Amino acid sequence: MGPASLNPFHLQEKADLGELNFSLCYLPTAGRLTVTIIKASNLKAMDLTGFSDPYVKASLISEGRRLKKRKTSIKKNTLNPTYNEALVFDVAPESVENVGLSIAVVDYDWSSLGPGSDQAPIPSCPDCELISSKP
Ligand SMILES: [Ca+2]
Repeated sequence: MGPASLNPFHLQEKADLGELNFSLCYLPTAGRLTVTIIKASNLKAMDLTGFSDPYVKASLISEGRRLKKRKTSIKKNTLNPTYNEALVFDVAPESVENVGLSIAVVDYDWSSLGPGSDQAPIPSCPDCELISSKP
């Protein structure tokens, strides 16, 4: 078994779906789970401009409940955003085996599709569920 947990994850679903690159690192001594969002590419356009305003949100999940939520900055008018941002969660070593991680790419201000619209998930992007307990 190689050091897979140290390599960037590369998620790609069907051919026409977007991709998301990120890495995971858990430090048991610090009780700190760091999710580094590297970049996304080939996202689906959500705005009439032909682009999206994507940001990435990560949620820590335990027993079906969302415990904590972190998000990156918003990248305006792009389908290939680069983030290189670390999202840090505090996870106690005794509970790390029971938590999962949900990561989704969301379009900020969906407003160009109509007033009052709120943030909307970008459907082309993977909404992945990860188990973070692997060392
Ligand atoms: Ca938008």
